[in-house]
Amino acid sequence: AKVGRFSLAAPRQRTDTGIPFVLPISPSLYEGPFPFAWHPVEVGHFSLDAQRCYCGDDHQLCYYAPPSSSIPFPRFDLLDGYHDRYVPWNEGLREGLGKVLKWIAQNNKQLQDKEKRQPLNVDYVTLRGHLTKVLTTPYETRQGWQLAVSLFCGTLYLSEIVPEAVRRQRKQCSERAKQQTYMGYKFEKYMCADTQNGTPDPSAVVNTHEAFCTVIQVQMGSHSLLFSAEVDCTDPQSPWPDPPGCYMELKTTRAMQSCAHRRNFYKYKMIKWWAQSFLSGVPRIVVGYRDDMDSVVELKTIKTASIPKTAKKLIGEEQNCWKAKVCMNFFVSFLDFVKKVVTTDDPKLVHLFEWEPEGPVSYTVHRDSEYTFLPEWYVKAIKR
Ligand code: 0WD
Ligand code: CA
Repeated sequence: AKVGRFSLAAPRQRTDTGIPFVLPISPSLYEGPFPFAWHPVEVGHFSLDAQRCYCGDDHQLCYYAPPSSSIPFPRFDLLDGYHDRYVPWNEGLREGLGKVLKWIAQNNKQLQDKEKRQPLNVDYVTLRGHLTKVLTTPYETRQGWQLAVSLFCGTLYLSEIVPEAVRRQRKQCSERAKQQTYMGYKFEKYMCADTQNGTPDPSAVVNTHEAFCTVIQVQMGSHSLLFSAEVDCTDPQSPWPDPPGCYMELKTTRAMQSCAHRRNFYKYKMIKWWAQSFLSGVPRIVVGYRDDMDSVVELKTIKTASIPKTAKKLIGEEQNCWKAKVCMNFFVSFLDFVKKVVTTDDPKLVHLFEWEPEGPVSYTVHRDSEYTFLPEWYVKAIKR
């Protein structure tokens, strides 16, 4: 049952105990200097096989193997195999934090906090994809989000709730949107090999359930975070041989002909690419530009760290260019907000943080409801 609602309608900004009701998102409130250094450290990894089953190894890790630059660029047909060699995502899967919790349960010893006698020495556990949404919120104009939060044994768990309406939308998305999803995965098949010295095999089946995930830990001021992130590939020749520095993100996008196209791309799409790779410490993004025939015709490697500067140059500050420091200041404020609001340690109690474009972040409280997300097997494993 819902035990309370605190939202925009509330006449005051704080309760009598000083706990805030809402968190505003306006970029102008978050203009201060970059708050903390962000040094993501890999503390582990796991693989998900063709059936999406968890394996505590790196057998799904792919190796970056681009075409030789000395021969003319081969056209990569991104729709090849769409009808006959594609296992699309099973929309019925409600995985939530399941896989990262499994990793935690299996690597519990390395994470214990002996001083605080806590089973887990981190403040927040979540998925990278959820954090990407929080980080870009000050500039998002289209899609809101809902994050369920539970405090359990001193750690806050953040898990996205995808509303039924959004799920329906995803299922009914256009044939073109489905093709675009496929093309992203297919690009990986052209650019990566299964083994360190292997060559790519574009005849292989594209199975969206297969993944290699890194487990990242970050200390930022008084906050420590642990999250998993799906990694496209590692570059055996990387100037930064240790993970996550050796990892690469692969993306495809339409080749750009005009300045306006490029500007829009940096304004709306690049902010998401930047946020995703920045959070997990992936230093380079390889972009495959596709033509009208859905073939990749050009490759470019972009340094994640250079994206905010390029955005500023292309978009211009007067044109409301997004800023990394605003994203980061908001991100820290959100973490502060969650820590202040969620103080009752109970895996069945959920604070649902909700945000819709234009409004502030608000929350509702739910006990023993459909929002409860920490699985019983996990609660048992950690309490032991
Ligand atoms: O349709 C799928 N393949 C979905 C996959 C739907 C929903 C979830 N997932 C899985 C992902 O495979 C991933 O293991 O959830 C996990 C989330 O991991 P993450 O690292 O936190 O996710 P994020 O950073 O948001 O995305 C990583 C990749 C995406 O790469 P691109 O280059 O597109 O950003 O996970 C995939 C995708 O390959 N992915 C999705 N693909 C399609 N629809 C989606 C989605 N809704 N979410 C993640
Ligand atoms: Ca990708």
